[in-house]
Amino acid sequence: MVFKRLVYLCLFTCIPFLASAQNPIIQTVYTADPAPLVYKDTVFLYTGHDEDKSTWFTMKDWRAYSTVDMVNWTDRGSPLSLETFKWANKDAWAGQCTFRNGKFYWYVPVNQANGKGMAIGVAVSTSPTGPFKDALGKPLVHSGNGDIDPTVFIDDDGQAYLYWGNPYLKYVKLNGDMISYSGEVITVPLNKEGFSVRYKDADKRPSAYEEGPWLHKRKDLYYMLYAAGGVPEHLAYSTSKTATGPWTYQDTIMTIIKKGGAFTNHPGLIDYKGKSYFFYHNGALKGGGGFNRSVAVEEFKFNSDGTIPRIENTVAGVEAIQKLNPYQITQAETIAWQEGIETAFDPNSGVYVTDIDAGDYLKVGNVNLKREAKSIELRTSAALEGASIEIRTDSLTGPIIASFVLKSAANQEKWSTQIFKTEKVITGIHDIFFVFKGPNGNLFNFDWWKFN
Ligand code: FUB
Repeated sequence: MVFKRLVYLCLFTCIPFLASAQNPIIQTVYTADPAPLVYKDTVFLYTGHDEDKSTWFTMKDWRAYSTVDMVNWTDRGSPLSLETFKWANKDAWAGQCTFRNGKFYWYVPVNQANGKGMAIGVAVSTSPTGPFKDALGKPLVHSGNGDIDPTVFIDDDGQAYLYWGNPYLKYVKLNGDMISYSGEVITVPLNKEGFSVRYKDADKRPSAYEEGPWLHKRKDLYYMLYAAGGVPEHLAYSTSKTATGPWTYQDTIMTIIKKGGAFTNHPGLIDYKGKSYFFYHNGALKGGGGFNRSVAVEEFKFNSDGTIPRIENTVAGVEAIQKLNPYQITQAETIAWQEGIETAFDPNSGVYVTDIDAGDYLKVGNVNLKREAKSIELRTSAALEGASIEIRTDSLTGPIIASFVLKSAANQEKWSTQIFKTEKVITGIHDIFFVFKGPNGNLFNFDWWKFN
């Protein structure tokens, strides 16, 4: 009885609260080491992927997501994995992808199958979401067993730099082909002036620099952001007038996350549609922790002198900067928040939503219902007898736009489009909740939806 009461209490208090959260931004899998890339009018977010219930950095593939409004993130699947690199056998750790001359170059650290430790590979594609191929068939860089966490940066004069490393920080100047470099591997002096001192174990390393470098340029100033330590890590930055230093330590950006943090952290920074965004990871998702991390984002403004302010980690996250048009197809895997569902991939439909149980839901944020919607069209497959959807506005218990039972699918494999009438005229800007109901089991697979 007490247990039941607790469950009901949680249903009506915790879930509506969670449903208004925006951080962590991905809830279908554990993601780590965010690397955002602005390409045309879209933010592509490349992440690592912590396997469920990991007790180490057990990572086998990388994930990609995209957004145009900073709130609804579309799952673009897993365009790169350890299998892409025949010479690698484990540790798909923190990478970064960039664009040059019509191609996307994704730099990632992996452990070599020959037992020689971590090295940095580069994968290439003509699309931001792949498929990516190993550009070299061998590592691009192998200089020591701390060859992890590459960050790539192309300067205004066209010179590209690749920085990386833990416990050292090294760089090379990439050639214009982005898959080779010229000159020596340079080791950056990790001194107090450049990278401050550690808050603990100061005798073990020369400075606070730990790992996860991220190189950014704004106006004429170069910013080196990084995870700083000891452990647990915080995020800090140094600046320089050149891309190669000397670096001057500036400050902490994000302190150690005490509640819901992971013992690592990892920065990413972009300017997008006139705003600045800071990406990091935490352990705040259900079941999360040091080896089950999740990517989050905060908006911030540079100070007038160009310094970066202290940024708080929040549950609320960022505001939408664009309205979602519901009268065109929206992929079901475009999600502001969800609980209980997963995504999968098939060659016919691409990424789709699956593992939908009764009680699960999916939220799409900042939807512009600018005219009356007469019906909703959905593409689904494998619907169980009695699987139904309620489409509500603004909360899990908000006004219902439509509620209907899906036609059950005899042919489990086949995707079909179904149209259902709406029940209530609701206009204006709203968050839309797809609340799933029905018998026990995977209720159906969900490819896309659209209001008519
Ligand atoms: O994700 C594996 C490792 O943890 C990364 O390479 C580091 O930056 C830390 O986040």
